Amino acid sequence: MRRAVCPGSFDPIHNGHVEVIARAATLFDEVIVAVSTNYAKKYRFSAEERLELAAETFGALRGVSVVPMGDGLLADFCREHGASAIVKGLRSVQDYQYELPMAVMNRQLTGVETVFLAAESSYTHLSSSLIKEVASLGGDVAGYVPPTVLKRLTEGRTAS
Ligand code: COD
Repeated sequence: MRRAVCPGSFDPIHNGHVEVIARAATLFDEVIVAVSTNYAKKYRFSAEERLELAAETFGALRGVSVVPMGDGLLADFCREHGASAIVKGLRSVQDYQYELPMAVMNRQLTGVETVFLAAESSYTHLSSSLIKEVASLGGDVAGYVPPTVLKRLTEGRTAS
């Protein structure tokens, strides 16, 4: 049984995340979407909302579960959940430079390997912060987020 963890804060989850997680689900028997919360950080969506949105997004995807990760070590989370791999999406050389030291550290901590999947070219510009900024300024992000996320991002917005 090959089990992988796809970690993130998913504030909110967008189609770049969805695409990588769906591909991870074809490579591993089980994928755990680990929703992290760094208690020193401010989020647009609460931990409960981020979990709920991820669960709604992946509810129908076979072999994928959504689990809260809190703010502990990712390597410990993987060991506790019997995962041999972490799957990350890579958008750019900057992502690689940021991710490489963490991949080595995670392997040295508990032996968990990191597998990088090249981001889909139509989503390489996507990040949760860009989605939030565009949505908050009234831009159309419908093509970039699951429908449930779109609904939450646009709730309370009135037409002018
Ligand atoms: N296309 C494809 N993949 C993407 C895209 C995109 N457009 N955008 C993001 N991704 C992927 C990346 O792999 C990213 O890592 C993942 O989705 C999650 O994205 P975010 O933005 O939600 O993730 P972050 O940066 O907020 O979360 C980072 C972690 C929670 C993974 C990290 O902080 C962590 O490992 N925390 C645990 C603490 C720890 O163990 N620290 C020591 C590390 S050695």
